Amino acid sequence: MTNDAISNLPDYSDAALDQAFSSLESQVREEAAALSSSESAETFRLRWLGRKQGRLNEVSARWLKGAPPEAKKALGQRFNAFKAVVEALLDEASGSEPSDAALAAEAIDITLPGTRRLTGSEHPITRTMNEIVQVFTALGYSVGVGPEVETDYYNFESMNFPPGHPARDTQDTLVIAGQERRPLRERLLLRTHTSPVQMRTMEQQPPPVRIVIPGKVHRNDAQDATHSPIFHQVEGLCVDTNITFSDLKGTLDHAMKALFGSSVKTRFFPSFFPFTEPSADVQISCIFCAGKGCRKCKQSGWIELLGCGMVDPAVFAFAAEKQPAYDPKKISGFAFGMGVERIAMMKYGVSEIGQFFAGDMRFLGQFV
Ligand code: 2NL
Repeated sequence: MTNDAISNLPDYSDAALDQAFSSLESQVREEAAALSSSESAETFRLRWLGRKQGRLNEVSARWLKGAPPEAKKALGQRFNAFKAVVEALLDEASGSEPSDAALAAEAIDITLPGTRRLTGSEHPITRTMNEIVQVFTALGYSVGVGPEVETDYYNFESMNFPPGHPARDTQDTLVIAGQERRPLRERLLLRTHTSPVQMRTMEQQPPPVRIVIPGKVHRNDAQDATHSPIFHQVEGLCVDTNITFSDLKGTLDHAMKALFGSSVKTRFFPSFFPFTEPSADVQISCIFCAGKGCRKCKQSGWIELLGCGMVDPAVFAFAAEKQPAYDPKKISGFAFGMGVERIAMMKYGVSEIGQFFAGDMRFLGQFV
């Protein structure tokens, strides 16, 4: 056994500490491996753990005492870990039973109650969105996804909102900063609806198309009980030869019955969207009073739930730039869009949209 002294640390960097302690550790392990008798184990103990001349004592005096305050924590942790290694090696060498104190530190109190793991469950918005999507996949629709950061072209221009069109103002768009030098159509924004994914789908594949797009959308709306700057939509698109408004009515009537129960009725009101012509708002008979009239439906017996229409030929013309088969003279289609939060609020009787995003377990725990 050599009587080599502990040398000073070059500095207190992590690298220097790693190097110093790993060198000590290989030294102590080597010495422990060479021990043969309980007598030599005692010599080992005195050399490393001895109160006066032990090497650990020397490490403490040389490295810890003069260390700058900010280095003390890291040094102390490494010192304690190293000391535990030395003690374990000594225990092994002397073949001794672990001390009572060591045993007590490891013991577990089996009379304590267990730690309960919370079971996760689907968020009510995810669940509602999946339910809506499933109604349409059962009809043979496929599901599409796309980027939340979109270009002006896909979010607006190709959806028949020309530059400067007043309908753009109704979308309260959140735009990505610093894009002023790009051409308008390439400027990035947070999508205000999931329609861009449908346009991208049409560019990728010729008709027939039957697709639903669930996803997050963004609008610079002031938050109130029913508005949130982030919300979710499910949009749908069906394109084929001879698709008519009757197909639209039949599909959405079926979807509303599947979502809210077979006794629900639907009715269609003329409306306007830049991307559909004609357009309609869909109302369902009030699910709270079965159409008799109550506070929820403002005594009308009907609740407005979604928007829809026949795809505007101008929208098909944009798709036809990449896929000539979207020739509005040869094909037709319908599209629709609904807000997921609005439907979830109705289904679960939630009166504030903010509840879905607050992350309050007292709220979310009710949907397990
Ligand atoms: C609403 C209304 C709607 C569409 C979305 C659409 C998509 C394409 C072409 C034409 Cl690619 N239209 N989507 C159509 C009508 C209504 O959403 O109130 N959403 C919450």
